[in-house]
Amino acid sequence: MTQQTTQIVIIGAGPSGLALGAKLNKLGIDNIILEKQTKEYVLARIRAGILEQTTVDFLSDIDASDRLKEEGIPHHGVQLAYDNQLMQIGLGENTGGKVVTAYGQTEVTKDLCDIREKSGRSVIYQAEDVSLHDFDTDAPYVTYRTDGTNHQIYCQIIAGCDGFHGVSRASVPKAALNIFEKTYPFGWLGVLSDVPPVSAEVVYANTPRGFALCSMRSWSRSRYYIQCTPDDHIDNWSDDRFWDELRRRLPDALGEAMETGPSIEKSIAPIRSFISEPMRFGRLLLAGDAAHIVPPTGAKGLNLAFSDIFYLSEAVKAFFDKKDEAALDQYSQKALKRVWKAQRFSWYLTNLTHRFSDDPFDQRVKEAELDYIRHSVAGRQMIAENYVGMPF
Ligand code: FAS
Ligand code: PHB
Repeated sequence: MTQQTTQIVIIGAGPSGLALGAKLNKLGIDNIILEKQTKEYVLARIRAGILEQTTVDFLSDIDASDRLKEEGIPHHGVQLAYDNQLMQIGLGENTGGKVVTAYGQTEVTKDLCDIREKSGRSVIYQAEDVSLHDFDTDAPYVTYRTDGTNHQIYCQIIAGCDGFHGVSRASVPKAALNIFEKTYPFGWLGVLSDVPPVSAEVVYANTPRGFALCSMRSWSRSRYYIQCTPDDHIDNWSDDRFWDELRRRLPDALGEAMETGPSIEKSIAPIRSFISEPMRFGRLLLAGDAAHIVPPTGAKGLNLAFSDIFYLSEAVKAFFDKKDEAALDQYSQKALKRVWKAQRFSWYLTNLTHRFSDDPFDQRVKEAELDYIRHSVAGRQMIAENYVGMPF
């Protein structure tokens, strides 16, 4: 058994863990990142694609935004499609100039990996059986195994950045967790394809056949989603069937202009709202998907990981500078306030744009809401303000 000591052990090398490691390096707080997968596996994940301004600013703060500034595509509006028509909601005009940026999570993770390696502090990949110990005391430690050798790391804080299925939240006694959860009766079938995007802005479509979303990764790579049944399988969806269904769910103007091509990634994601409160248990702090999941409709999941890390790094700086234990509790309170606002908006936009009720009343209310938004500055400001992201 090898033994090491550090200030913070970070569990997980996704966006949360890598961003936290980068921020702690800037603060001069010693940290070790443990990741159960290989670097190649982590970098192969295709997930989010829209960054809030606050996320872009945070990436700049940790010197991880050079490529983002070069390749990211600013979006000055977002489109709602219904009844064969498009409604643009201006972002800058409704938020005093804020925009969102199209830049894939895969690229964000690559950039974060690069600055981690440049820092000289590596990530320990393929860490097996990561286990958390004594985080209810002031001397927590973490054990893990690599290549058959057992290791132990003594620390003062454990940051659980290991996602929804990670070990961190699972290590907390169930009685200490307050879980809030909503599972939606549908999934999202996502396709990535090297074809030009059909729209320069993200399109959310509410149609009689179900929801569809049009997004991008670049001007030559598109990301599309359609609502499917929660038990659907990608084997049921040939590329041709996907493109045909997507075209049926878009206004004619977009459907006719849409270019199709071979899928380079195809997957189905379950859609859920999930929050585990609080986000602090003694010296264990949870961040990102380890603590919450939002329906991707609001493009919030990845962005919430960054606001958590912003608050978490503030709290641990106060803890190490002033031995301020109260700062750790404030982390959970501050992070959850913003998480719940994003959860509300994601729930709202999911309900507005998806069809999953047989009650005709529900669809009529959605149509009335969409018509209200079309004719209301206040309605469009609410959507724009939430879409660009509430301030940290
Ligand atoms: P992550 O899950 O990204 O990273 C956690 C890391 O911890 C992983 O690398 C994992 O291997 C590691 N880990 C897990 N258990 C471990 C253990 N025991 N020991 C060590 N390491 C461990 N968000 C959007 O905004 N828009 C989207 O369109 C969108 N689409 C998504 C599609 C899918 C299929 C999924 C699953 C999520 C999607 N999300 C989307 C949300 C997603 O982007 C997350 O919010 C984001 O990855 C959160 O980052 P992390 O908190 O770092 O968690
Ligand atoms: C994406 O580009 O993957 C994307 C964009 C907007 C969303 C969800 C996903 O709401």
